[in-house]
Amino acid sequence: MAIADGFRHLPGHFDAAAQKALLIDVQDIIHDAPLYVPEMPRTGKPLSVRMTNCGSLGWITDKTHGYRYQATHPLTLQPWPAIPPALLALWHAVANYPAPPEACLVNVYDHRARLGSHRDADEADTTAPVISVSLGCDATFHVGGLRRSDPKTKILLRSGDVVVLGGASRLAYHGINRIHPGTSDLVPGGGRINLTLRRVTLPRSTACK
Ligand code: MD6
Ligand code: FE
Repeated sequence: MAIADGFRHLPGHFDAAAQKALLIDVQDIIHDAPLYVPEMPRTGKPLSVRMTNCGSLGWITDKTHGYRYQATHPLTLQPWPAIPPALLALWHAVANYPAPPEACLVNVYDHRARLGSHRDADEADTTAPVISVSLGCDATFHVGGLRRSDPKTKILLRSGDVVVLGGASRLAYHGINRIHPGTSDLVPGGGRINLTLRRVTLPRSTACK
């Protein structure tokens, strides 16, 4: 099954030293903006991943207000920490987009966590790609098409891998089927971290055209 154009998997984009440096960046982010348990809209069912963000906007979800971007952490009410330079550099190297990312969602998985099939569709600007970095244990990722029922391709994501959902794949369904325990010792205590960089709003120059 061919994956939509604009989908890219860059295995081992970050080497071991770069992964360790990114982990320290993530630990600093979590220190300032603690992980919290997101909830499904309406039902309030907790997701199995824990989340936080960095950037001028963060993606959050809870029972009463659902999926949204906001400038502050839902519990500390403080602005999110800045996106680390290494992630801004990744965006500029890979995104082919004329403005910086605004949001970086941090997803933390223990060995039982999963992420159901979803589309990243809460951004006003879907001409920008979403770019992710995986750290820690291997994960089985799936990507399909624009309909939930479209056939899906499974890909093993390993520590240091980058995934780009751009072009025709930007709104494709995707998710995490499972984490493979014991496949990395990068993250203390095991588990996996995924970082997704997004542009949320239209850049001023594009918006005025
Ligand atoms: C994950 N990734 O790898 C979940 N979204 O844990 C995503 O949901 C994702 O990898 C948009 C673009 C790339 C991704
Ligand atoms: Fe996603």
